[in-house]
Amino acid sequence: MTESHDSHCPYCALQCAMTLTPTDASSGTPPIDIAAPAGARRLPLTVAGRDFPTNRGGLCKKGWTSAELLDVDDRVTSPLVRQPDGSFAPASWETVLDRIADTVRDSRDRFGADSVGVFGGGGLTNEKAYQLGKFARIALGTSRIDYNGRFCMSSAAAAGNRAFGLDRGLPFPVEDLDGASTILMLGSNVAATMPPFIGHLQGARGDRGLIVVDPRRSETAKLTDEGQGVHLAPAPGTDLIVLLGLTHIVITEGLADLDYLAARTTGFDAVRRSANAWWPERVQQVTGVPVAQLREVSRRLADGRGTYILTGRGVEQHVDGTDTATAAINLALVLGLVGKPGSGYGTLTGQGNGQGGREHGQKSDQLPGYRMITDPAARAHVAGVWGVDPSIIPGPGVPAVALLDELGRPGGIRCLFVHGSNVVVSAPDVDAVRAGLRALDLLVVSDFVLSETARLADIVLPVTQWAEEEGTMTSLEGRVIRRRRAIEAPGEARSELWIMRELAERLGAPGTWSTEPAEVFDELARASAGGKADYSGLSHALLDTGIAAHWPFPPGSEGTPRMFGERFAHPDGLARMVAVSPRVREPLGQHGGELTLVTGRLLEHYQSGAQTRRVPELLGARPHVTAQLHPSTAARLGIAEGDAIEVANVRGLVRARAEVTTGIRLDTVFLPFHFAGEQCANLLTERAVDPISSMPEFKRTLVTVTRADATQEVPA
Ligand SMILES: Nc1nc2c(c(=O)[nH]1)N[C@H]1C(S)=C(S)[C@@H](COP(=O)(O)OP(=O)(O)OC[C@H]3O[C@@H](n4cnc5c(=O)[nH]c(N)nc54)[C@H](O)[C@@H]3O)O[C@H]1N2
Ligand SMILES: Nc1nc2c(c(=O)[nH]1)N[C@H]1C(S)=C(S)[C@@H](COP(=O)(O)OP(=O)(O)OC[C@H]3O[C@@H](n4cnc5c(=O)[nH]c(N)nc54)[C@H](O)[C@@H]3O)O[C@H]1N2
Ligand code: SF4
Ligand SMILES: [Mo]
Repeated sequence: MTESHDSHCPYCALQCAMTLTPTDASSGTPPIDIAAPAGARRLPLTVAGRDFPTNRGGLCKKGWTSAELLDVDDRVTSPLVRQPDGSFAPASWETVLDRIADTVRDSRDRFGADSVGVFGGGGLTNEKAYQLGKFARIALGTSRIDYNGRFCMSSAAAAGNRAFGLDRGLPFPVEDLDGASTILMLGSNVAATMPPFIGHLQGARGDRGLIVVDPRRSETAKLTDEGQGVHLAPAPGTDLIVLLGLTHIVITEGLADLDYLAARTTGFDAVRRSANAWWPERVQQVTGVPVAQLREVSRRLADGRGTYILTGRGVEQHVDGTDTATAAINLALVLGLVGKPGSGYGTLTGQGNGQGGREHGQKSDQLPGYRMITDPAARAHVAGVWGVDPSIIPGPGVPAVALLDELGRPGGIRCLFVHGSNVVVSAPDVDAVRAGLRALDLLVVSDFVLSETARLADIVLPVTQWAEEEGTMTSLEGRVIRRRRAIEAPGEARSELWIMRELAERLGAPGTWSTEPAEVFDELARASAGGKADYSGLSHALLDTGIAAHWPFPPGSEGTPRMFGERFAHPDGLARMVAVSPRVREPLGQHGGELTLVTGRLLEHYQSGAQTRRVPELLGARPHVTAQLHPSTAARLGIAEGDAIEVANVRGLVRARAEVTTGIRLDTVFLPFHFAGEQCANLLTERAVDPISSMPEFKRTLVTVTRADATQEVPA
């Protein structure tokens, strides 16, 4: 019998539980390869859904087909070095590690340590994310580290920190939603992005109803057809005004929980004044959401039978994303929902380790345990764990978009390490990013596939992936879970802990550099002790007993599944209500175009598509980019279903096929961002960022849509 291993899905933050069984040739275990004819290809393991609170045994299409990732055609199995003719040739680890260390040393000597940069990812295990932050600060000596979570969770995190003094995406277990009577979901399409999550919406769907706010009739918005559901479809980017309008109605109709506000919050007066200006008729005029719907939704939220407010990227990935998330938090506080059993506010974290990835030091301004790098006490504590003098830890660096902007510029970054992101597809304004990467002296990409970013590298380092490695992830509910090795990695693939150790040694770095995930976890736990995200009572051994470990988890604790029951994390224990109001936006018209482009996700593809475009069943279902257009808009532009079209603005041009649907507003066009080359939605997005979180404006830009010349080449 081949041994089975309990682990979790390689993709999103729901971290659905799986059992992985190696298809050992002698065991007779049948191979699964859904796309290929039976027996055509034998995958290294089989995947089965496992019972767990978040997924209850269910998996989505991506989870079911995840074993395909282990055996993709262009799996990188040895270090690759770019040749003068542009091709890659395999090389030995010794050669490439020596060359990297030499180039980094030279760059530091000539241009200073900040000429070396690191770009991390929210898919890395806690151990790797922690080690990457330490590697940047004390092996490379650079302040220039940030990661793709800046594109993902930064606005909600900033709003949570500001309001509650702490950011844990869901401050309650996912199962708590089962008992809800009303759930307001703003800018989240869980039906496509976390399908098993829908199981937790049953109560709200069957009872008072699910309320979905999305300019599109997304798969999740369609769920509101049942029972008492409501779909609000405001103009993209106007959610802050919708939320101020709902807050206005709650206050003027006497539905606010004044006792709660007095006992648990500060700042209500200013919030009340800011909401005053947004009476329902004015909100309708700006957002397009009818007054009657606004009133109906306000009353339902206040019915006191168990209400949750949840936000997703649709409201967060804007230049005012932090303020919009703050407005959602203010509404939840006005209703007295936060920290009370059976109600609450949360943001739905996206990447597999999107939660842990933002706690252990990959962020430009942060040290492990969710500590600030500018705080002298934090620096002293972490320096103690690292065995270095606090003065050698650099100060804050710059956030992702600014970091990418420094690539190849005079006085900027000349060598870049990328771990777990495919920036030439997923960052805003990708043409500019590509130019920056090309201008580097050295680009080192660690990946297990030749992603579009890896293809631009000078050196590609082959790394282990989910089913080949041990570690921990922290799911969207702040629960620390174990990832387990089920099979050996192919060829010369190595763990990133090993790569960092080898480079740290070559660079003469201080401190110790373990390659054992359990040891690195113990060090991470010590570094986090006393911080906001405190893991100090946890270890791999304790997690292996199967406990439900929601942080903070200091020694002797049983974890913290529910937060804020008694107090918030600010020193006075009160939640801060921050008055927010819509800023005057620069007229988007200046950037050319007549339709608003909204970007987002499809069920079948994950992020930049680097992984899922390599899985035959997923690519087969969604082989190329399609742009959603309303039938009236399509007719006006002379476009029919399936036509080749061009979506363009001053930054670039995307070639797509038209998908004509009544599920989108007349003024809006939708593109998923999972495709590369001339199908890449981020050719069109801009580098404008939220001033508080540095989140780019991914969700809203202006474009022109035209039918492509029939003779032009378009995606098949
Ligand atoms: N299949 C799949 N699942 C994934 C991922 C994936 O790439 N593919 N990625 C994972 C990650 S990292 C993340 S962050 C999550 C993201 O999960 P979601 O937040 O659910 O994903 P998105 O599709 O980006 O955005 C959600 C919705 O926001 C809407 N939207 C756009 N603009 C606006 C607006 O101005 N206002 C409002 N109210 N809504 C708007 C879009 O129409 C879309 O339906 O998904 C995770 N799960
Ligand atoms: N227009 C638009 N753009 C967006 C968004 C949007 O909604 N609209 N959403 C944004 C969001 S929320 C996110 S999270 C980003 C995500 O976008 P990316 O940061 O590009 O994320 P992935 O596509 O997951 O890229 C991960 C890469 O790392 C590799 N990888 C996976 N695991 C590991 C590992 O453990 N180690 C190493 N070294 N490599 C690994 C994968 O093979 C893949 O090549 O995109 C953002 N971009
Ligand atoms: S919902 Fe997320 S974690 Fe669950 S199987 Fe799908 S991709 Fe994996
Ligand atoms: Mo994300």
